[in-house]
Amino acid sequence: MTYDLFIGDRLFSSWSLRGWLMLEKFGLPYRSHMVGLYSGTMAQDMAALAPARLVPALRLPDGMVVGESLAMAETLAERHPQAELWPADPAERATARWLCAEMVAGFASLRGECAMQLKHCWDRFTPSAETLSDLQRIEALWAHARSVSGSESGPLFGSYSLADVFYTPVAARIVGYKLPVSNASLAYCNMLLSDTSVRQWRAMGLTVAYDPLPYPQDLPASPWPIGSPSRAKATETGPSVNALCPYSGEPVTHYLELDGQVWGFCNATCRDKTVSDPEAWPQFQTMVDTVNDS
Ligand SMILES: N[C@@H](CCC(=O)N[C@@H](CS)C(=O)NCC(=O)O)C(=O)O
Repeated sequence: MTYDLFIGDRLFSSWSLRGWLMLEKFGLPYRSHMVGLYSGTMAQDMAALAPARLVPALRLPDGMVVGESLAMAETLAERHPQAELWPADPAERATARWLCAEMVAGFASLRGECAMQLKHCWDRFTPSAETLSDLQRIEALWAHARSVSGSESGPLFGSYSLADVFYTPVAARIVGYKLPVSNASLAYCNMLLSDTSVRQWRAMGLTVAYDPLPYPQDLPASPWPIGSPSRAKATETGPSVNALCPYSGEPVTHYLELDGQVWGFCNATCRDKTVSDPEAWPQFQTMVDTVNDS
């Protein structure tokens, strides 16, 4: 039983990120398919999914297609009650649904002014009064969630839930545009973005070269604050310390250099996603630590 998830982009598509997190974070089996959100082939790539026309879209194992993130979330939660996509407590669950629904329907100014981007932080961005008002509303909703759940930090309802999924791209906007929020809200944003899955999503996104970069700003940029800037770089040739790829176990053909050592991978994508953020990949880290600790 495998779901087919259709996404458009990793660095810039906030809705694709939500669709992916609702499968990835709850351990549900899926294959992802990239449609041409920025290359002009989106309508053609999604023709077989009609009338779904936006990303994300989800094809269920029986072939049924679900468009719209909230419908996907409800469908997955109903099909996998043991995965607890929604909080188990009825009051918390109702509140989580409210937060997700308000996210889908609201915050037009924040969404319009601060397009999600995971590449770097824009410095000196000046939010409009409407965006500041959206931020106040978001912080009020987060505070309400915490008053219902009694959870003062970490996921809004104690355990990671769809509410955290739906607000992860909001966290990326807050961090990516250095928007003014309380220390507690900023800590929540950093927690969401430090998640290994989110770091892996971003690392995969960074392997794509954009020309031109979507949603440019005439502002200085500074490094993304989660994790340290990668010290790894792709290199053409081995030999590598390892003979087999840490992800597939296949013989290595592509290489990177990190701290004076060369490591190998079985394809360019796995090499490049590791170059983007070596610390995001436990299999790679385990291999490096095992070799260097022995
Ligand atoms: N309400 C939709 C929004 C999905 C959405 O707007 N996706 C964007 C990408 S982030 C998209 O497909 N844009 C393509 C277009 O508008 O043609 C949902 O909840 O899934």
